[in-house]
Amino acid sequence: MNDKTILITGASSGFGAACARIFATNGSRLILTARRVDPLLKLQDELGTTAEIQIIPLDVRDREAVQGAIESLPERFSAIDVLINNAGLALGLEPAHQADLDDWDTMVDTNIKGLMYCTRMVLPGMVARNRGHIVNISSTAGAWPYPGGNVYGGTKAFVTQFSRNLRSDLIGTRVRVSCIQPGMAETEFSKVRFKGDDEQAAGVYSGTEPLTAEDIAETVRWVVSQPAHVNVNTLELMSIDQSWGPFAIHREQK
Ligand code: NDP
Ligand code: 8X3
Repeated sequence: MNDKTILITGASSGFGAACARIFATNGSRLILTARRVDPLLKLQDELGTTAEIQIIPLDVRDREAVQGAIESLPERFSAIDVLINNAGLALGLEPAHQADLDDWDTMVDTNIKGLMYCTRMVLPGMVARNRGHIVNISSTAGAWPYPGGNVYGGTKAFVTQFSRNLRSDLIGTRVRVSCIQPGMAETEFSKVRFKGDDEQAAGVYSGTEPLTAEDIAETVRWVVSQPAHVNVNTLELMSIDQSWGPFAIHREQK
């Protein structure tokens, strides 16, 4: 992956930061984006000796800001080879009839619309150069339902199907699209979902060996390192400690 320009959204923590670390090799140029600047600056300090780093404070929900960020990239960073559409979040775990509508808006605006904006702004350059790879971070929640997964799972189902439809549009080009669907992984994800409640967040992973951010970064690296004629379409992975349950069946008490 030397001599590649890689744009990572949501690089300030979790999967995105781990991807930055794994791709920071000599010759690579990393564009690291997120809303929080301090963690991006720390990553720049940490990785700046092995990679060229451009940090961009960016809220992916802001369509004009996304456009401005892509259009104003310095020339050395402007030919993006790999876009890792990773920025995203879950908010709340309430059933649909009790969920906060603002949370639903935020998840749709970030996980769906933000990913759309980044893709649409980067894609024309990839098609013009006839090379590139978009890696979308979906989730097992986009394939398998669970109580409280309502809109979060819906946004990730969008990511999965959007990825497939992009492949349909891009047939005949050398632009690849891959969709990664991780299960439970320990990052800041649950802390964000439970709005800063560390105890509730820790409970999600308690007694298990969850996936790590590094596991996902290694998967992304494998996907983008395949020969140019190989397109990994969809890749689902889970911790050994996670699996499916039986159908829920409600029975009236007699
Ligand atoms: P983290 O909370 O650790 O990281 C989420 C990243 O997304 C942060 O860098 C955050 O940066 C960024 N982000 C959130 N909102 C925005 C926004 N509006 N604009 C720009 N960046 C934003 O969680 P993970 O690393 O676990 O999550 C990464 C992706 O993986 C998400 O899409 C998540 O849905 C998905 N995923 C997570 C799983 C898990 O179990 N952890 C499993 C499957 C998928 P900042 O706050 O600085 O903006
Ligand atoms: C994150 C995994 O199971 O918490 O996408 O929805 S899960």
